[in-house]
Amino acid sequence: MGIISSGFHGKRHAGNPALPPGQHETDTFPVLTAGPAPNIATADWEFFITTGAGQRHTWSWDAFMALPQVEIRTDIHCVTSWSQLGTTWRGVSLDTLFDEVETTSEFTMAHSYGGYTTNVPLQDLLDGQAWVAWEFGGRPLERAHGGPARLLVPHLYLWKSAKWINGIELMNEDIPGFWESNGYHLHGDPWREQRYS
Ligand SMILES: Nc1nc2c(c(=O)[nH]1)N[C@H]1C(S)=C(S)[C@@H](COP(=O)(O)O)O[C@H]1N2
Ligand SMILES: [Mo]
Repeated sequence: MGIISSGFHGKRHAGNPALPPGQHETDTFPVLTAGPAPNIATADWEFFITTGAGQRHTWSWDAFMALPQVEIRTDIHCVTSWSQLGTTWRGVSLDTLFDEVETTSEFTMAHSYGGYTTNVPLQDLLDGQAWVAWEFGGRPLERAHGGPARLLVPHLYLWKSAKWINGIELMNEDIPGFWESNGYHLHGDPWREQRYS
């Protein structure tokens, strides 16, 4: 074939099919946070889902940990153009958390401890596409990366994966979250390069 010459490591190979357009691979995990990292003890941690009809479902850390835990192996893509391939996580599928929730709402807002928000359509959170993750690379998620737990929505740019997740608010209309109000795309699909609006 002669396309890949010896000595070429392929890391920044634009043709790597795992890399969305405009992305390059990195082995490091940069920390990107707007503002200080909140410090949430698991004893104080709570996860909520609120519905448009005014119902509030909540899980303590112990109740959350008693739910089925799954291993996730996935690529993650940051809008600043780095991607990490084959990262491993452990957490609870949003399908499990939404099992007991009845709703007709199509949109959600993820709320983090510390006030960060990001909007995600409900259909992007279901069907094995999103998790509340508390382990990264076989270790408890570091606080800088969102520990004790963060939302993980790896098929969208990483700003949608809210660190220090507190809960999901169901909404009947799509309302921009923190970065979306500051020019980031409402949806954020890396394969369609939905970076900015
Ligand atoms: N709570 C919270 N979550 C957040 C952010 C933030 O500032 N606060 N930054 C987002 C952005 S812009 C990115 S790129 C990723 C970075 O995740 P990392 O710091 O683990 O690399 O977290 C996202 N989740
Ligand atoms: Mo980001």
